[in-house]
Amino acid sequence: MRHFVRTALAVAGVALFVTATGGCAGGGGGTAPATSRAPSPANSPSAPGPSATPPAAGRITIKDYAFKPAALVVRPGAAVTVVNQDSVTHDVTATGGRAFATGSIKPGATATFTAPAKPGGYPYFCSIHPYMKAALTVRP
Ligand SMILES: [Cu+2]
Repeated sequence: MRHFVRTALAVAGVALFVTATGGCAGGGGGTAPATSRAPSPANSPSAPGPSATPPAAGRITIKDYAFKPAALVVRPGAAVTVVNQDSVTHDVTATGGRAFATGSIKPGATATFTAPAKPGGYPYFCSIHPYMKAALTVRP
């Protein structure tokens, strides 16, 4: 168990480092701005500054039968860490395809998957509790 925690912290540290170095313009509380449905996110001339580049690593926390954040934006091929903080097993499974899947993540455990190389929107869910839904957005 301690091993998992240390691994998770190490990965989180990397993610935080990347965020701090790459996208310091916004300075927000880490809320992904992916809820608005831009029809063509690429080459948007109105996109302000360096915060337009998503991080090369992401982190999803599962707690109280919910994925947080509900919308995560990462770069193609980003390493996404999933931490299950619930007392039941969950998983992360891409909806309607095989873009990614973690398999079962036991309570307190951590899993990692690689974000798809192709930019786009990738909704996912927990195959054990299908009402648990969230979305991953891949953007260069
Ligand atoms: Cu679940």
